Amino acid sequence: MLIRTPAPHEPLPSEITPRRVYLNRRTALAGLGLVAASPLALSQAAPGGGKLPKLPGARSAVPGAMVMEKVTSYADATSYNNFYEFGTDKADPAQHAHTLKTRPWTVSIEGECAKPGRFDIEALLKLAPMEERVYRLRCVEGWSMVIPWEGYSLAELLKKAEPTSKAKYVEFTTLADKAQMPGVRSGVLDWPYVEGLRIDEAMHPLALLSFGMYGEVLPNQNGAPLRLVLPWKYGFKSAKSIVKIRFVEKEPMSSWTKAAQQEYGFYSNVNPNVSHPRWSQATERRIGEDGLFAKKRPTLMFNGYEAQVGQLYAGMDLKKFY
Ligand SMILES: Nc1nc2c(c(=O)[nH]1)N[C@H]1C(S)=C(S)[C@@H](COP(=O)(O)O)O[C@H]1N2
Ligand SMILES: [Mo]
Repeated sequence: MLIRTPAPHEPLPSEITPRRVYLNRRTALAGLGLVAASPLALSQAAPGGGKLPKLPGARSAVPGAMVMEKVTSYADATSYNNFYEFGTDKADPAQHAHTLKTRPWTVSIEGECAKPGRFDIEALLKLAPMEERVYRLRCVEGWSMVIPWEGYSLAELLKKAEPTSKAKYVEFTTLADKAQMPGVRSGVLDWPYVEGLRIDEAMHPLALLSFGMYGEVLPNQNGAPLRLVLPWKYGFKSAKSIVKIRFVEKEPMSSWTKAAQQEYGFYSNVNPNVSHPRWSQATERRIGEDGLFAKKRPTLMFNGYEAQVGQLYAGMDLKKFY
């Protein structure tokens, strides 16, 4: 995520270290004993890291939920992250997120619904059968990954709260605790991190409430203990470490829209035909494929999920509602 106003640690796309260089640098540092056991050192063959509790999920039957593409390595998916509460560098979350306390954890459900309340994380884990879904996630910065997630449709939780007819949108608020999250001391975003969806988007079966990845509970840097995964939208819509869900009548103001309205719109559906004001969105690099001869991939409309979600936006001008 990049904002226009120069923020202290914000890299421009041109300044982002090519991944190969970054990895070589880390390897060199590791050789000097300067980098402690890092996720990069974990076995690429293992499905998960093998250090976190298992969280198996049954293969999902939701249409579009199983992308048949090579899965990104666990090492890459857990070491190259955006989680600004832990710093703006891609390596920061893996290094700093160990201070996040994921128990006890509750999610409050508020606003336009008949049954507001607080859900404990242990209850949320049992609310619906755990599924495994393999989704593409495309960051607005131009990279993507393919990750096996564990979770269930967000709709399973939302419908328990019985939203009223005034619930046109859903607002998600994530944890912002200076004591646990060093990045929250910086002014890079207006904390807490807030995201929003239209109610029909939130109720779409592909909208995933995720508790795990690669058959294990979520690593902190990936948004433990629970996060959204919205595979047809730019990655920043997939809010991590959620503490509050609110049903509202008006379109919520998300943190990134607040930071740069003309760059990050409310919808933020992946769209190769609508450029970001400062760069094209037509192609992407798949993390793990960025070797010397790696080709960029064309970005797909709705990130490849058009058959499933296109109907939600029928008749909308997607240049206007970016
Ligand atoms: N709370 C919070 N959620 C967040 C972010 C963040 O900075 N804070 N970054 C977003 C962005 S820009 C992306 S691309 C995805 C990255 O998820 P991953 O690290 O699991 O790949 O998380 C999203 N969710
Ligand atoms: Mo992102």
